[in-house]
Amino acid sequence: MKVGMVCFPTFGGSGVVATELGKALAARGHQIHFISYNLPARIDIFNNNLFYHEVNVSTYPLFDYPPYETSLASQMVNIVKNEKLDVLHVHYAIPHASAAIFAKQILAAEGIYIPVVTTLHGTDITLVGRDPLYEPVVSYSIKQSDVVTAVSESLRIDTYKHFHIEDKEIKVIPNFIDFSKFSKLKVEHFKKLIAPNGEHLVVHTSNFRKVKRVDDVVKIFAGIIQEVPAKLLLIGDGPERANIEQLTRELGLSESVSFLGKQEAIDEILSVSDLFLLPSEQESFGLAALEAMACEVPVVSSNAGGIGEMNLDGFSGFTCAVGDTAAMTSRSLEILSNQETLKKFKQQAFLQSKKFEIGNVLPMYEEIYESLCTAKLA
Ligand code: GMT
Repeated sequence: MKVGMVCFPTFGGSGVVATELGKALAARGHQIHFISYNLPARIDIFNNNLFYHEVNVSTYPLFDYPPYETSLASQMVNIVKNEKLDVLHVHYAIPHASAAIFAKQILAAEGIYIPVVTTLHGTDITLVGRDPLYEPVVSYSIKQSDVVTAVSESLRIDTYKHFHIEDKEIKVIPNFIDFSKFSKLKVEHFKKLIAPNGEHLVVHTSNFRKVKRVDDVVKIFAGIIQEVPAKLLLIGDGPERANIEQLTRELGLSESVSFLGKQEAIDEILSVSDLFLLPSEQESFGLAALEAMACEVPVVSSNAGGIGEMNLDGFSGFTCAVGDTAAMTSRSLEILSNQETLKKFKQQAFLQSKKFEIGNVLPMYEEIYESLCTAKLA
């Protein structure tokens, strides 16, 4: 099949899901055409089945806000026609779903039918999408999509709560891990470098937005380090970073906290880590935590959104109420307190992550594409 994969070219979240899905589909012989404003991170361009089409936005003195959605819809129209795509799969509702519906309508006027699959990822529903500034367009795009998927049951419920989509069906297809590409690596020498005195390594990855509550990560760590020797690795970058650096200085933790910025080799860092913290205010799934679990790292998280569907309380780690940093500190110490407990949680985290093996998830998407193509031919 020929699939147009529309996504943000970001280091985490929906961009990673789209890229990993596209790579895995390409490995199974499908032709995947990525459509984005930049080459998606983690993409492997040396693959005969992977293609990348850039969306360019022209500037003009009249445009205070360059019309990205218009360029994107036009690019989709061109690629569907030139590459003879079978289906458009868009990740993140804004603006990808509405642009795809626009493209679909333009193509229909020319007698070309292109089905649209929309995958909802999280903030496109829970934070940004439900804003009255966007809601009518998002509701319409969801209703007009041929198939809609959400990455967790919690996100499915939130979508019905926040949007006027009547009884439109939403299928839950969870995020996944391709263990052939992402698993614990043997990089013990690396651990000696970062934690020369055998300190525990605590890690957090995010886009440093307020919703991630990275300040809670630092507060939890401040409690951990009072009881056990540890270092905190903060991966990623975003609007809150300067505030977090300031908090780290105020709490006298600068020596123990490293800001690593955006990193490509996340698996190498996770492979030497002992605990992952995800205290988010909202989180539809928490792919970053699942990636940690795949590298045998237990997770202490909030119980927001769909996190609890992935991080099993008391098994792969613990979930606590949003903002309860005292509970998160004590749960972290419970895991780190002795080598036996830590080993048990590491094994359990890995076991839990195996439920999200790509092999269990890929056929769900393939089935959707196939049913749409069959409907197209009928
Ligand atoms: O976490 C973010 O803000 C990025 C966002 C995205 O779309 O890139 O992540 C969302 O999608 C991920 C992939 O499906 C989920 O694992 C994240 O939980 C979700 N983020 C939120 O709901 C805050």
